[in-house]
Amino acid sequence: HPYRVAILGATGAVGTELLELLEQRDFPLADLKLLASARSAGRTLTFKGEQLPLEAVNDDSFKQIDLVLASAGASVSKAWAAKAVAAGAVVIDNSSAFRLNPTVPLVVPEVNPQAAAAHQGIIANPNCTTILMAVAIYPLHQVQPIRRIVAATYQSASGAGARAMEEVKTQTQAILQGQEPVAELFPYPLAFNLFPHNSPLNGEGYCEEEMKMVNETRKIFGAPNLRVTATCVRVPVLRAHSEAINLEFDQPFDVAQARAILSQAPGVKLVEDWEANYFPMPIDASGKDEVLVGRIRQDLSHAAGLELWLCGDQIRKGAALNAVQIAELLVQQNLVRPAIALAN
Ligand code: A2P
Ligand code: 11C
Repeated sequence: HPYRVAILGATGAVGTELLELLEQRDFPLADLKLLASARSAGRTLTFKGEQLPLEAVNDDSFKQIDLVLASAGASVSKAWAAKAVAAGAVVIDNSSAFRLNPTVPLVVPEVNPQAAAAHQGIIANPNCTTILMAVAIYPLHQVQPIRRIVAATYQSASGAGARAMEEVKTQTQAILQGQEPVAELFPYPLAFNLFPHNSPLNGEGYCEEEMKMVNETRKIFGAPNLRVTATCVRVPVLRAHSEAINLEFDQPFDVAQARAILSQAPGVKLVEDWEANYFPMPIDASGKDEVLVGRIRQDLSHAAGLELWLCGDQIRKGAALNAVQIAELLVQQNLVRPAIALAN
């Protein structure tokens, strides 16, 4: 049966993509409500050729709603998710607010679809870098368990939202006109520059984004002791993140076998033209559903190591598409049902 859906954060980079995906994938909708901040109230967005009004989220927003797709940041999710669940909705939350909560499934449909069934009203969508990496490496992990992951990321402006994408364009224009670039959302100019991810640092010197890759990957893989380390970097790319990933196994992993596995893997597209030196690039990944994977090669420093490179659309598979796929999974398994109580 069709569902009454609300998008919280509908005007954002991920929110607008959610709208597009619900339309493109013909999600079974009975009703679609668009929620954002008071700044957006009165505006409209187009859905299936119709103008839908934007409402400022409020205490009545979730009455008569079956499913909420939330993408307005962690503080907004913390403020509203429990209210939405209490009103009888299931929330698929794109923020970091509940991801590590043991009562909240953290789901990448290609990896752990079975986890969704245990939801108590909230299902979390992982961080973008984590989703993209998980899709690319889980098929290898199933054949031979990964012992250690060393990742370096090259993250686009879109990860910081729609206004951050505008900021990097404005900075680029300023520099090309001989002016000083202005950094407002980002701490430093990103145009013609890059910087380590500016999320808060922990006592060991890792930023939140890096710890998301560590902790979320362990939870999604159901491998609490998996060794993961990461360096996350923001680069002046508009959308689509890239990652260089080193994997260590117990036994050598045959490169040809890895390539064969990934050429068949769900959600993955192998992009390797060794003669042309052509491999995944963010401009090719932008707007695509698949995670592009290439440059699969033996680790020269370790007999049981593999190197690979990936690019994936951060807004799509890294966020909105994964959330819509979770919604589709819930529909298929009849899991869009009110939680009895939200365990705290
Ligand atoms: P608004 O456009 O009204 O500010 P992005 O990730 O691209 O920055 O988008 C953030 C999304 O979260 C936007 O849709 C934004 O709406 C929404 N948002 C931000 N703050 C709030 C809030 N306090 N309540 C509801 N929605 C919010
Ligand atoms: C980035 N991945 O690219 C971050 C933004 O936990 O959902 C998303 C933060 C999150 O900066």
